[in-house]
Amino acid sequence: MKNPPALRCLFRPFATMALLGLACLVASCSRKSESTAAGAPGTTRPTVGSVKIGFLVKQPEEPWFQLEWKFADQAAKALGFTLVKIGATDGEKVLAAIDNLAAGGAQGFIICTPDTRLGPAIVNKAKAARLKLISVDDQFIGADGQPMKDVHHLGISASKIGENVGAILAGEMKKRGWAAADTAVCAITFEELATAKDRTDGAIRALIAAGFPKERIFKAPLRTPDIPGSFDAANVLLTQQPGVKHWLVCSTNDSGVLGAVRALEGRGFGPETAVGIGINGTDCIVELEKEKPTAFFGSILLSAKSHGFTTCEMMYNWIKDGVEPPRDTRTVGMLITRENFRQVLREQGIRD
Ligand code: FCA
Repeated sequence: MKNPPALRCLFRPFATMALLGLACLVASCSRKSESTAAGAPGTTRPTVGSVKIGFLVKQPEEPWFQLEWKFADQAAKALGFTLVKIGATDGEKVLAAIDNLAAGGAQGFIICTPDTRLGPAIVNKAKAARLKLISVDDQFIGADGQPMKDVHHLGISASKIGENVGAILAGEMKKRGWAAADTAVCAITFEELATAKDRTDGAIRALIAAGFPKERIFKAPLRTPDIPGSFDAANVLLTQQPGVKHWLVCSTNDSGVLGAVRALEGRGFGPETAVGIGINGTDCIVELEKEKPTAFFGSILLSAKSHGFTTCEMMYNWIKDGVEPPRDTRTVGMLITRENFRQVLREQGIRD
């Protein structure tokens, strides 16, 4: 039986609302499952209809990046957005991840790229997919070989932090009364990455400024930026320089110094004859916890919270309220050693 016209008018809004309600329910259900699938290997539970942000890192096995993700997770929880964490270890994975994020309804992503020269390709892909983009840690390099300053970036003050490492090494050498004539610097370098080069350049600059002889500073280039890579690089140098009695070690990060410390141990060097200072402060915790001190003296602890939480907060505010983040944000670090690392890590929310 047909409804009279007057009733039909009355029914129509209800029917429309019911239909709309049903549509919303279906949409929200599909969105939930979709974000879970896209979220593998790890997502923070979505609020329906909420903001979705990707966080791509180049070396997911490195404690530094795990900590960035931990703080990103905290931001997702505090602000109520969906976080999609993706380990993107090569260019192909990065480009596929951006496609997946776009298909999954994300509005933006934060990335530490496996290769800074992918910058232009990442920017193009993000633009085409209308995704907002912030680079973290490693700044994109454009086709002209220069940093892509128009891409929003949060990274460390690499030169300053490197100089800090160099000054501390010079101070430790002085404290130990080592003569420059039988001391040498082992700088484990990764010069194809600007932030890595700035760090070791800074350390070398500060050592020279402190009076260390330039000709006793040796660079050992990394083939792969990890502990085995640094172990190999240091071994090559140690074979070439058998007469050195004391070694000062710097690198781009903790892994770079840890590999060198292991290589030094293989040749009988320990905390009495070698001093290494890392950068990150997150990948050396086990080393500092060892009962017996090693030549790994300390590290410049970076602010994983700024790199993980703040980048997410910036992205969230940009997506949600149109608040554009600053183009370039630089963070600082502080020295941790066996003396203070437990307390500092607790204060920074890294360890309980
Ligand atoms: C680079 C390094 C990481 C970390 C980060 C801040 O990406 O590879 O280990 O130091 O900068």
